Amino acid sequence: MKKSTFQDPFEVIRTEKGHTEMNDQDDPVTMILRHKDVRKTAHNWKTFQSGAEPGRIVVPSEVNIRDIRQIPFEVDPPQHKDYRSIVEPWFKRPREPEYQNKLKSIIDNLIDETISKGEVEVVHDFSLPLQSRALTVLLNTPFEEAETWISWGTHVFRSEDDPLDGSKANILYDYLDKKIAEAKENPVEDLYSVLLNSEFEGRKLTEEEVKGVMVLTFAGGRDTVINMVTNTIAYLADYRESIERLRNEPEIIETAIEELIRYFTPLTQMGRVVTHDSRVCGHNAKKDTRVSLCWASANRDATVFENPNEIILDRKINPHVGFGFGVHNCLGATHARTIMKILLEILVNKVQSMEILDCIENIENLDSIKRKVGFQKLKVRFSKR
Ligand code: EMZ
Repeated sequence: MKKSTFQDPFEVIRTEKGHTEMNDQDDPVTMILRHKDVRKTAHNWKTFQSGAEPGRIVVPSEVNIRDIRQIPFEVDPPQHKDYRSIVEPWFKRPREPEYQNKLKSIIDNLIDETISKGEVEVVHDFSLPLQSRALTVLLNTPFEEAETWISWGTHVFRSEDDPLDGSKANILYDYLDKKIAEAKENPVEDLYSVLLNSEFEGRKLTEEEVKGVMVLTFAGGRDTVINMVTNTIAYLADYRESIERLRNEPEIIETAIEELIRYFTPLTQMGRVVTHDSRVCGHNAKKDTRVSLCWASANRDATVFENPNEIILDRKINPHVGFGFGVHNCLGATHARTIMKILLEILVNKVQSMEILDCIENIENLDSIKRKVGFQKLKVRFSKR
């Protein structure tokens, strides 16, 4: 089997039952597996809330490592909309040519560097620097800050041997406290300053709220972007003809990106807390228990996607939920899509082929189910065009 093959571990249980149980730190989760049910549940934010105890909708639950509410992610309507409208214009900046030019130069330099090295471990020496350097553009902070973030590794809350590392989380919190204090003292044109100056319900955002947005910005788009970039490189290495196809048909690049997001679905699932006794997938859902919207399973649902386990670069109908669904759809999606577009355009123009030399898969443990989400290590040889 090719290294870039990601099997669907939910297929049988999704078809037969539509949901499955997962124990997570003694706070069980009913995972919703079918595309239709996932969308229906995501839509029903009154019954399936995001604004529970901070960290509880994340699987694995982060209640033991943080009490900061991530904003707007862990807030329900109607407040959600007010917070979201504060941050939305900033997170749409990736559409601007100036933003894209900055990203182009970052990605161009990284690809040149990689080609001249010849062989590179993609996760830590390509995708992590790419994600961190691109984040300086999203935040509009100095480029050098990326070096600090690179030193934190691929996840801000997880380390190699600990899936929930509280001391690691503190490094991020201390860093943000410092940056927020600096912006307060000396406002500049960055996200910290913009947030400190924003109004919510007729008052300024508090420092706690600013920190809530910043934690989400750092945590939410980190391993997801890193996995997306790494998995795409593995795919292009395995299917050399796809490099040539994207080079010859640049008009399909955007469609291809959506398909890669569907297939790899870098965020497996997101939880919700049940606000009153109800039913989900024909199953009782008790008040104050958790359900999860399993994006990874929904994106392989054969009742929606023809040949769901194949990457079809020009797939026509693709209502994937790789960026979530409903009011909480991914705030960073424009940034992520822009990174992917620029990456693919430059890569297919500069690289002739890539070869996977060695790899260690990153397997997520979902209790009874194991899912490959990416790689811990991926050693690749890049050949110049
Ligand atoms: C949370 C989450 C957001 C969580 C869209 O996903 O991403 C996870 O990686 C973080 O650990 O805290 O930000």
